[in-house]
Amino acid sequence: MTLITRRNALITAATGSGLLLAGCTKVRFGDTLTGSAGFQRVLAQAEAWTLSSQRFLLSGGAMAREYSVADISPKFKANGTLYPSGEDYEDAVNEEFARWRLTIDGMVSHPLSLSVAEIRSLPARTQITRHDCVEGWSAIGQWTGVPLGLLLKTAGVLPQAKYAVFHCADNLEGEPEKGGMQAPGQYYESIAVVDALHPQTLIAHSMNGKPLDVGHGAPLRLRVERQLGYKQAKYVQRIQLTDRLSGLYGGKGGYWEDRGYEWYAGI
Ligand SMILES: Nc1nc2c(c(=O)[nH]1)N[C@H]1C(S)=C(S)[C@@H](COP(=O)(O)O)O[C@H]1N2
Ligand SMILES: [Mo]
Repeated sequence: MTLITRRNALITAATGSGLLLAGCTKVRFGDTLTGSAGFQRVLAQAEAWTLSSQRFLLSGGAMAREYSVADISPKFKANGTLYPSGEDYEDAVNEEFARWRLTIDGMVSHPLSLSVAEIRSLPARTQITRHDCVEGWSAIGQWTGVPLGLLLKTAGVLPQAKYAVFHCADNLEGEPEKGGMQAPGQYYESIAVVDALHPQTLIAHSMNGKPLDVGHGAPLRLRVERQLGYKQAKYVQRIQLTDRLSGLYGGKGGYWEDRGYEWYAGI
C-alpha cells in the first residue's frame, strides 16, 4: 500500500516537473513582459526551483493527495466573499485585472511586483486536490498556478522570516449565522515559510482549466493543500514576509483566526 502510494507520488512528481518545463516554452520573449526585472529574475530561478522541489519529493516529503480528472467535482461551492465590495475591485474586473499586481515584500532581499499576465507566463504546476471547509463541505478541483516557492526563492526570503502573510482585496462582511463571533474585516491569512515553500503551494490563476472566476478568488489565490479551506486566501494582492503575526490586523494570523479559529488548520 505504502509502495503504491509512493509510486503515485513519484508519477505525480514527474508530471509536475514536465508541466514546469512545458510552462517555460510559453514564455513570451520580445514583448513588454521582458521589461520587468522581477519577472526575468523569477524565470532565472525556475530550474533551481524544479530541482529543489524534485529533491523534496524524492526524499519522501509529505504531499497532499492528488486526484484524477474524473474526480473533479461538477460543482465547487464558492464560499466566504463571493464578490469583493468596492469600486476598486469592480474596476479591476472590468479591465480584466490588467493593472492588478502581486507584491512580495517585507523580510525579503528583492521585493517583487508582478502583473497577472506575468504570473500567467511563469512556469506552472497543475494539481487536482480536495478542498475541505470547516463548515463541513468538501470539493475536488484542479488548480494551476506558479509555485509560491519559486516566487519566494526569487524574492530571497531573509533567514529571520517565519511567516508569509497574504493580504486580500475583500472586506468580509459580518455573517451573524456564524455564531455571532464574526465582525466585518479585511480578509487575510498567513502560513509558515516552510509550508509556503512546499511544492504544492501555489499562487493559482486557473481552476479546472479556466482563469479563476470572481467567486473563487480572481485573479489570484493561494492553494496550500495540506490545510483547511479558510487558509486558501482569495483575491491576493500582497504577500508580506514577517517574523511575527502580532501587530497585523487582530494579531492571530488570519481573518478567522482573529475570530477564534485555529491558526495551523492542518488536514
Ligand atoms: N479573500 C478571501 N479568501 C477566502 C475566503 C474569503 O471570504 N475571502 N473564504 C475562505 C473559506 S472559509 C473557504 S472554504 C475558501 C472557499 O474558497 P472557494 O470560494 O473557492 O470555494 O476560501 C477561503 N479564502
Ligand atoms: Mo471555509
